[in-house]
Amino acid sequence: MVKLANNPTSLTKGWSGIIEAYRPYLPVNETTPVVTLLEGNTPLIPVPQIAAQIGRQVQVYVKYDGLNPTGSFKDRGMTMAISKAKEAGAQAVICASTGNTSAAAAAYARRCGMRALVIIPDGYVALGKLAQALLYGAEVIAIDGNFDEALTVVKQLAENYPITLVNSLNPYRLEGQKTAAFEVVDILGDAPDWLCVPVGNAGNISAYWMGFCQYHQVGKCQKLPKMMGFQAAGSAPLIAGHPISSPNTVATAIRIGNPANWDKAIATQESSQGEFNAVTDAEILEAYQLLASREGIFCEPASAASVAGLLKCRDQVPSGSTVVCVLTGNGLKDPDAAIKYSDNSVKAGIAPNLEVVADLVGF
Ligand code: AN7
Repeated sequence: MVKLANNPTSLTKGWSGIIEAYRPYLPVNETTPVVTLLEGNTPLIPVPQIAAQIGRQVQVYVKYDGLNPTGSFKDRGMTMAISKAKEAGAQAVICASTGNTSAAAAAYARRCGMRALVIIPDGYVALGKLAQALLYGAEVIAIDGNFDEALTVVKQLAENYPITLVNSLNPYRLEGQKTAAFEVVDILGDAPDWLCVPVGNAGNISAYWMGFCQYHQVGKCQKLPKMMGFQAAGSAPLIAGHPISSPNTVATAIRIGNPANWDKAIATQESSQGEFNAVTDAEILEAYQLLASREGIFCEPASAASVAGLLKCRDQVPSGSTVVCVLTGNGLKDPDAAIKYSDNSVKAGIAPNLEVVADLVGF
């Protein structure tokens, strides 16, 4: 009889999550309880139709982090943050969230028996994310305010009560998220020339930069990418140079007016000779549709900001270069957006009849 060990490695062809895969690069030791859902190891997918729009023999890939266990890149950070919280004896964690952080926090916290408290901006969290937080068993509080106001409350709660903050101000979050850069280099054999990332709190872009720099230091990559961060035009404090008090965008995940990692974002941009640029909602939605209908890749609107940004800056891409766009979240997170912004629609009210249906599809 084959015995299935309770060891994830034997069940997953060798993949046992980002902490085991990159243990020497992470602040864990043998006593850290690893809380994992086997996150990471997400595909780097070529997107030739998008590359064709740039030309000049540019290779374009998307890092599809929407294929993580809760459907976003947040799982990489959360396996670290929750494992370290568990190690420290925490019984409750808290976050403010536009949705994805709350889903990931809820899943990992509940997996190890902790309370997950999440504070969200009422009316601005996509349906799938809310569904996840509820079913995972988070205690969800919707405030009459935006993400930035939710984060202020959460920081105060974490200062005054025995609750661990798991927003990206928690340094373990970025440590976990930097593993996405390791995976990109492990596949490409070097860093890309450009890395395009959607930016909200600027945790992810800072984490990628940490990852590339760390790999560069140990000789795993020879070059470092230009970090290209894209914010939604209605919610672009890093481009404006000051916080935005009433941010707005269709990409609710990045509807953030005062990025928690502002200083790290600027440092990343300066040391990588990168740029921050704004993309309009129309440009985001165009890239969102293009990815789905031409490449077969369904991401959420915020994630499409990376591709929208690349297309916007296409004339700046050096010929022969390699570009990676990060797709941070799964399209299924926001089914309302997909239906509302698709230029496709269901032909309904049709008789169940061969001639009628054949005629409708042009035969
Ligand atoms: C799909 O969940 O801030 O620049 O509270 O969900 O690291 O903030 C989400 C952010 C990009 C921006 N894409 O990343 C939250 C939250 C998606 C996201 C971002 C988010 P950061």
